[in-house]
This record gives sequence, C-alpha cells and structure tokens, in this order.
Amino acid sequence: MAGKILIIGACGQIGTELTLKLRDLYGNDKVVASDIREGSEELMESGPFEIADATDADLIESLINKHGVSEVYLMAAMLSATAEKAPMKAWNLNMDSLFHILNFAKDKKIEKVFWPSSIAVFGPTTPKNDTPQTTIMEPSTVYGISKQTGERWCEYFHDKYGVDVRSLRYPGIISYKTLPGGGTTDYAIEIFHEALKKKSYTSFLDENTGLPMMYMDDAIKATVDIMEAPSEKVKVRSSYNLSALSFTPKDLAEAIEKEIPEFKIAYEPDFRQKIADSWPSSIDDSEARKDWQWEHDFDLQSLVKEMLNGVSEQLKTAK
Ligand code: AKB
Repeated sequence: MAGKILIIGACGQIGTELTLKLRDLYGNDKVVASDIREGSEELMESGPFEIADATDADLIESLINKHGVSEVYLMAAMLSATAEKAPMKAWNLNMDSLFHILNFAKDKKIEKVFWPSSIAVFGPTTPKNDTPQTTIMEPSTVYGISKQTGERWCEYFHDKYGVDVRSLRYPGIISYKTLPGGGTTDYAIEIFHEALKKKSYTSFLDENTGLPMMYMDDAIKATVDIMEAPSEKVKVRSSYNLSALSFTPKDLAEAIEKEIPEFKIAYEPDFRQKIADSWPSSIDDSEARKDWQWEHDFDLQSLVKEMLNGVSEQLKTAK
C-alpha cells in the first residue's frame, strides 16, 4: 500500500472493528479513523482520529492530503429502519459520500476504495431462497434504493474510469463491541443483551422471518480478503453476494436456549417486519467463493457462544 488508509464512519458497528483489525494488520499509524462523533476508547487511543462529516467533500479531501491517504473505506451510512423515517437525509448521506470518494479515485487522489452494499438491494420480487448474484432487484426501501444505485455507480466508475472499487453485499452483521444503529437485523443483537439481563426478549420480527446473517469476525475477514485480492480476481465491480448463515428469530431463540435454558421469547412485529419480508432469506455467494476464495468460519452455535461471552463480559465491566 502506497499511502495510509482512511476509514470514514469508523465509530459505527462495522467501522470500529474494521479499524482495529486494519491497525493490527498494517500498523496503528497507517490507519486514520474518522467519524462525525468520537468512538470507543480503544479506537480513539489506538491511532489517529479525525472528526469528519462524510458529506463534506472539502474536509475529506483535506484529510486525504494531510495524512497521505491512498485507500478509503467508506463505512458511513444510514441503515434501513432509520432511513425509512428520514428518506431524503438518508439518500443525501448515502449517495453524496459515495460520489465524493468515487470522484477522488477517478481524479487519482486515492488508489483504492471499499464501499459496503447490503442484502437490502434485493426486493419483494427477488427470488427469496439462495438469491443469485445477478437477479431481479427492485428494492422497496430508501436504504435499498441507495445501495442499489451506489452499486451501479461503483461499476460505472470502474468500467469507465478504471476506479479500483470493491464492495460486498453485507447480510445482518452480529457483534457486541459496538451496537448497530437503526437496522432491521438488529433484533439478532438486542436478543443477546436482553437474554443476559432479563432472560427474555420481545422480537420486533415474526418468529419465522429467515434472514441472511454473519458474525462480525467473518464480515471483517471478507472485507480484508476482498481488499487484499489481486485486482484481476475481483471480477464483480458492483458488489459481491456474501453469505454465512441464515436463521429466523425462532432458530436464534432455540440456539440461545441451549446455553440459557430459562430464556423465553415473544413476538411483536412492527414496521420493520415489512422491510424484512422484502429481503432474501438466504444468499448464493458462490461467485465470491470462486473469485477470491471467500470462506466463513462461524456457524449459529459458535456465534451464540461468542456473543453470550462477549456481552456478559461487557455487562460485568459496566457494573
Ligand atoms: C440493516 O438491517 O439495515 C443492515 C443491513 C442488512 O444492511 N443490517
């Protein structure tokens, strides 16, 4: 890598763990974290940090120049449930931030870009099971529309201007270090906190809502792998399907019950049910597995064990 890495949206759920992993891999001073707000102590103290609004092109450009940045990971975004409540704000954040970075890459101010897409690019008319890489995509959420549009622009900037942009369609990502904000898959994180605190949880999705999910360590591994892959192996320049697990709230509750036998779950679906119903239940990610040898490590029971251990440690230190 010629210069440093800049992570925009470094204090979010994925950004936090990605920053720490990249600092481990490439050195603390090589990875500049930035976000609109400060993040965890570990993130703030382990390397350079800048307050930055992802939509402020001049500020982002000044950070690229100041730190000698050659790679950008653009993790800032408004997620599905929150975006439904503020459609234009979500559209502006999700699209403006991407255009700034793609244009910097087009103008050779940076060399390489990572931008996350999501299973939200699919919609109610998409085949629900084993959703293929290339298929019908008619997303019905603001977030999904912004991610699908972003994918088209990534491919366009690659094909037309030779921009080295790489992207993954993340499923629901399960982790405990930093809470997610405003996603439809967040029930699968809340459930662990409530299981340990109260031995019960009321899910905002119906018991049989199957969704693609993944443990954070696998999501970070996929992100590092696609960014380290030789350019010719990255054949899809819109965004790769990426998959590990698929489960329903009922499956997850049963896996938690194996560890906490008294655990009880109830179901009170809200507006997020409609979003979840429009998304696939499972994803075919054979192209990622073939092109750059993607493999996941965590199955449902190992994810449950990691989450219960991680959240209970957090609850102990919070006391
Ligand atoms: C959300 O639920 O909005 C996100 C996603 C699947 O992209 N976790």
